Amino acid sequence: PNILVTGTPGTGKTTLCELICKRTNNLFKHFNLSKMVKEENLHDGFDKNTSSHILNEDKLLDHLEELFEETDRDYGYIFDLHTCYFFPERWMDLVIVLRTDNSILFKRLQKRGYAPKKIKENIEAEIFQVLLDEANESYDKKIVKELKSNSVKDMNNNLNQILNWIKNW
Ligand code: DAT
Repeated sequence: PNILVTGTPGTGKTTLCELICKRTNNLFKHFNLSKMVKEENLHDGFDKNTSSHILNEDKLLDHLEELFEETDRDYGYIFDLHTCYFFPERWMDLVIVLRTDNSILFKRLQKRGYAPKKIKENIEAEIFQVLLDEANESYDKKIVKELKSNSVKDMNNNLNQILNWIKNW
């Protein structure tokens, strides 16, 4: 199966994806897409206003499609990105939306060195559940799962739920 892990920056997407790969003995290939966008220049430059790269969805999709064609694969993909509306629906078998309480998310983003404005924007996105709505609007609601990611205990619970889901797939 292919899994999309989405959520506001700092909610724990990359950490969770890496744990899934580790615990399944690399049955999955993890695409850290914001990293890929920067490394492969799949953006339209850096926006000083939002202190982030402007994602070019078409370039990213083209790049991913090339990778898809390359392999006769016996593993699934895990996509890890803070937005999710533009992927072909058929690519995804499970869509995880990680959620974190504001005060906890605030500290994580501060620790990451984000500018106050960028922290504020991300906290607001989390308050207005932007990613959850985006996921529910872009995919069949039956495959969209909202998971709390406030603590290490939450992370382990989420990991076990997903491992169980994979086992039954
Ligand atoms: P993302 O990929 O969503 O931006 P991350 O995996 O890089 O997030 O995590 C950001 C930081 O927060 C990192 O230092 C690990 C920590 N973290 C993530 N999820 C957590 C959780 N559920 N409990 C405690 N710490 C968590």
